[in-house]
Amino acid sequence: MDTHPQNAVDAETRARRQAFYDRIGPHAMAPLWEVLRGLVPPEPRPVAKAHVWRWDLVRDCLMEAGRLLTAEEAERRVLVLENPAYRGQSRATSTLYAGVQLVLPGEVAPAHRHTQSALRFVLESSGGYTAVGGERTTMRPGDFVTTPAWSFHDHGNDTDGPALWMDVLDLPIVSFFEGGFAQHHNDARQSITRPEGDALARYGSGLLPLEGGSPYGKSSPVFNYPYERSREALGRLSRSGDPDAHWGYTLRYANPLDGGWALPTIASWMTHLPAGLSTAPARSTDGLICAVVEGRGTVSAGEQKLSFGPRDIFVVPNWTWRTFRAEEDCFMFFCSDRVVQEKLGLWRDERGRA
Ligand code: GTQ
Repeated sequence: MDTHPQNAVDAETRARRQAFYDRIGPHAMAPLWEVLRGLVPPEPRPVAKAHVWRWDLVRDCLMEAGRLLTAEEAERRVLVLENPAYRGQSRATSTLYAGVQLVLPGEVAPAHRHTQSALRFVLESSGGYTAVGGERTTMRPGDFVTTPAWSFHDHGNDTDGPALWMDVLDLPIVSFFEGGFAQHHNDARQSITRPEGDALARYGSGLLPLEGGSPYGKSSPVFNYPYERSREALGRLSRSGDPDAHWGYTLRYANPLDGGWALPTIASWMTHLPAGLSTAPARSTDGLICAVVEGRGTVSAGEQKLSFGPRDIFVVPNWTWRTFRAEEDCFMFFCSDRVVQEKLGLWRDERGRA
């Protein structure tokens, strides 16, 4: 039963109030009391839907796009993964953009920079590359590659197979602030001034330069976290202790300079769920984007149950009870806006029992 006092008024009072609203409307004013309950909800009401994009379909569609236009023509040949609840808005969750990018053999996605931060999670590649800060990093399946805000980046592929990866950008967050800037580089490919592996050697070996901070402001100076290393670390964890009830074996990608998340606006981590493991229910204020590297399983999100396999990408909406079940050994990449919510004091989670 709705016992709110405003619903007990008679028709005449309602009409007088409506007439008042109609008079103040042209002066750019509106009554808060008509919208307050929607503005300050007792708890989040997720808009996004759980959804899985199947690799076979996504790959086929991208290869077709590859026959329609070149990477250079498109600037970025990407199919946007649009949440069914946000069609036309280029959003996978309420706050993050996701897409899958294709660079064919011999192509270049020309150098540009923008104030949005980006990450690439490599799905298929025998040696495509991204260049950042004068260094080229080879992209291999499962690698997590960051593109710090305002750093020139170009992608290329000098191999004979296609390179495909998931892009996640903080586009909706930057749009919210209307804070976007972008520039093209004069050259399609930035000049290479450092040998491959330079950033990882300087910042990603558990050693750090004696002096100086990050060349990339608030982003991690490590711009490729190779899968080989992530998988090795997670594999070791699973040999030395029990999995967490909600997150199995999970390690987050860190900025070695301050221990924070790798990017200032996108939190990312990798999870290993051993075959047969079912996680206990949990929900959090951040919606999750997941790219599966290895293994098959199911994810339940609210009323929806989705199955997933290698290279599938799925979304779990914010503040929605979720569980995962691994049918096989699963290695899964996750990202979300958790880092932003933590900075703003908004992030919360609830963890249930199995
Ligand atoms: O690779 O720079 O999916 O600027 C969307 C915007 C990729 C990129 C996207 C971009 C990029």
